[in-house]
Amino acid sequence: MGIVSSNAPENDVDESRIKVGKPKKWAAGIPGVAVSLTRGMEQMGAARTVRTLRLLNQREGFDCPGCAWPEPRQADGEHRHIAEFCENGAKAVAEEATKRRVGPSFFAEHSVEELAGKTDYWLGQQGRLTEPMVLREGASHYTPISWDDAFALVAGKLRELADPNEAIFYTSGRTSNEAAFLYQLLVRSFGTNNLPDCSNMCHESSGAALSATTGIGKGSVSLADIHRADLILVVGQNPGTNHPRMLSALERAKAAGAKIIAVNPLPEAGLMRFKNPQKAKGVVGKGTPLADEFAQIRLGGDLAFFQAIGHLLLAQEEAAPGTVVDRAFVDGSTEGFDDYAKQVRDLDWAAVDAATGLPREQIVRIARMIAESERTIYCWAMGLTQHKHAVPTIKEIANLALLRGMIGKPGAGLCPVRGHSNVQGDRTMGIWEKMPEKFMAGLEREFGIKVPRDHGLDTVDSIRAMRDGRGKVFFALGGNFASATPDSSLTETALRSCELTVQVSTKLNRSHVVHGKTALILPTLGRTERDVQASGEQFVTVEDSMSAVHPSRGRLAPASASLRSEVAIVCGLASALLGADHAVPWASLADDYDLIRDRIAGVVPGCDDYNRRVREPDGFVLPHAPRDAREFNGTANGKANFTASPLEFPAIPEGRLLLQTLRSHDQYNTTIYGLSDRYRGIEDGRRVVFVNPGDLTALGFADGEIVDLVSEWRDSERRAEAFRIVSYPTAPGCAAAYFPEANALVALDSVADTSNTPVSKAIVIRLAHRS
Ligand SMILES: Nc1nc2c(c(=O)[nH]1)N[C@H]1C(S)=C(S)[C@@H](COP(=O)(O)OP(=O)(O)OC[C@H]3O[C@@H](n4cnc5c(=O)[nH]c(N)nc54)[C@H](O)[C@@H]3O)O[C@H]1N2
Ligand SMILES: Nc1nc2c(c(=O)[nH]1)N[C@H]1C(S)=C(S)[C@@H](COP(=O)(O)OP(=O)(O)OC[C@H]3O[C@@H](n4cnc5c(=O)[nH]c(N)nc54)[C@H](O)[C@@H]3O)O[C@H]1N2
Ligand SMILES: [Mo]
Repeated sequence: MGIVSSNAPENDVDESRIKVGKPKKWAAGIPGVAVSLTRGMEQMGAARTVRTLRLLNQREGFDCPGCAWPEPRQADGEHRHIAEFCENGAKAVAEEATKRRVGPSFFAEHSVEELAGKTDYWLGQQGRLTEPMVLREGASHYTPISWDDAFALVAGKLRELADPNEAIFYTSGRTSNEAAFLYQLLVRSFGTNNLPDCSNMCHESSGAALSATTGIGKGSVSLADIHRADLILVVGQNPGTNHPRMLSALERAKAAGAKIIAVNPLPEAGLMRFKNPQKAKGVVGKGTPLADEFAQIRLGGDLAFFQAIGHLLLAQEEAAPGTVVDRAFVDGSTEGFDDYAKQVRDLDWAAVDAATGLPREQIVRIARMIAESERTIYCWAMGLTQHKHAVPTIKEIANLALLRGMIGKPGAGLCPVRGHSNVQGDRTMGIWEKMPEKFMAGLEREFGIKVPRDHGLDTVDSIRAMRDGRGKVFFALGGNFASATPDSSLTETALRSCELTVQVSTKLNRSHVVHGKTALILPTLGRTERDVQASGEQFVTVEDSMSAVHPSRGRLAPASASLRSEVAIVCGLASALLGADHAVPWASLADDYDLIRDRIAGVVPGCDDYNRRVREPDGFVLPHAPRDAREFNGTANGKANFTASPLEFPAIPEGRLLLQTLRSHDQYNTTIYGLSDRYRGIEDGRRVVFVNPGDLTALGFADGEIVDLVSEWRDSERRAEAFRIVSYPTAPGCAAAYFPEANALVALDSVADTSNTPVSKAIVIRLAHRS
């Protein structure tokens, strides 16, 4: 069966205009600074640019709405730079603080049908949403609606459902702790655990793997640990684009003597050499070489790679007992070592060769570096989490860390590098379709309510439910569900079959134009904006990738007087849905966020005395037993667990390629800042597919040709049209294209085992000539 996706080549992008230059060999420096200032000026003007960037990531300012990389902490003896932000953080802020507006006259001018024909880039560039808008059943245009009527409309549709489980409540990772806590409370008070979030598509695999091995689904290192490490592995991650401030930390570790190993199918510029724009010599000099080893692995070859390293480490231990395995730690704090050891001793080297494509000598060299390191940190991101075998792959990293005792000691540990700036905090606050019993019991105790225990739907299962008519109301607190999810045409059909779709958003996106029978847009304040409620000016709190919780205070005037904070929107809906006499005092919580924080303290583990501790300089760090005390009380057996996983890797059928979908340097997920991917040498377009030159010759294609990408999944096919081939030094057999344009190619049922994360980094495709 062939499905032609709705992701057709878009009218304002002409792939024949795309310019292709040489990939860069270094990241940041002058172009980075220049780009951040230009983008700021275009969107905000000069005065606002200076004022806004000065407040970014400072103690009195707001948390960068870009990535979750932490800020330096005073308590660790570190200080913040005056400019504690990066080029891409500045772009994220410029997008939000833009002076452009999308108000009622815009919607009167453009029909939804017309808007649906625009690209994500065009939609995002129109500016900030200013008024609540409704699309009535059968109408062609969104029209204004009052907040009260909007809440009544949603509450009415929710009450009409035969079962609360027919409603789905999505969250994206920019939502503050306060809003997230109240949102899950509202959803559970209503009677469902259907709380899918962006994390389901992101680090869910890390959470699943780490919970099983260390008992806690979060990373075990601080920023100070990174600075102190003697060996850092950066695996399946492109920090130069997605976590640029991480480069400063890597540079500092290097200056103190650390070695860096990059494992990636692409020679990403940011992994090779870094010019620190915060230092004079970084702006004009040659910069710091970063990676000491670049292992150009094949897509999905990491499980085999880490098993091979385990194999070599154990062989070395056998040759010289007591030199590699941290016996005291392994015997005292872990279980499962023998099964793991047996599994990796019987390694199939032919499978390792096929899976990784790496020279044997390089794997041996890297194993030696790991054996000799006293303080190793493993960092990873989407290159590991979005594979069918993502969870066992991450468990394999944990095996290596445990074997060498690299957890719960300074300068060592596990570092899943989170994406959205508060995605980790949202989880801590209860945004999860399967929160543990302790949390649920805490909610009931604190508020005197009943909350359901049946697990809810995650992102993929939510799409299935909407497709099958079991999901009828879809509500999103942020994000862009229609574009971020797999199988674009199927997901769009699923959303369109809903009775009601509601988007709480800052900016226009595809999810507003791929809508249910009735649709609402509820415009909200962004991170950068002043939030004034009945008791005065408010701040919110967020948690970074290293479990540090701290305040974020918006300082700019709101984009429109009609905007409401996410907290106020959740409380407004809750009052309309649950009534004024509900056990939770919704109205007063919205008036004073300190009252929300008192409730967080009463429910969320590790958040005691929350109001006081978030007000300390740099806030506080949440407890993490393995990191703090080498205790593993979160696992069933109270030990850290080795795991023995079968060697698995994606096969590449004859004449086919494996495709990964990734981010350009000029986007934030589905928000497209511009059409440039500077480090990879691409300008003026996004519909490109990067292919190894050897593969092009073998398959009979050439650089510059416009082709269709056809994915093959079981007995079905999906097609994304008109991509310009770019001959590129990616690992053989492994192609790449940008997310979200290539999401149409990801089959809904192609998911990671255990975590149910869409497999966005290993899609079997063929290139097709266009007739
Ligand atoms: N500016 C900016 N910052 C962002 C974002 C953004 O879109 N723009 N997004 C945020 C979010 S939500 C997230 S989750 C993070 C994402 O941060 P990343 O995970 O860095 O994002 P991707 O672009 O998906 O890049 C994946 C990287 O992994 C490599 N890779 C792919 N498959 C494999 C594999 O099988 N093995 C190995 N070893 N490597 C592989 C790719 O070549 C690429 O370098 O960034 C966050 N920060
Ligand atoms: N093929 C493929 N698919 C992927 C990925 C991939 O690598 N490949 N990556 C996955 C990953 S890691 C993630 S995290 C997801 C991201 O999925 P999402 O989080 O759903 O998507 P975003 O593009 O980050 O959401 C952008 C929208 O959020 C809204 N927004 C921005 N700021 C705020 C705010 O402060 N409040 C509110 N209420 N709204 C706001 C704006 O309207 C904007 O249009 O996508 C996933 N999808
Ligand atoms: Mo993410």
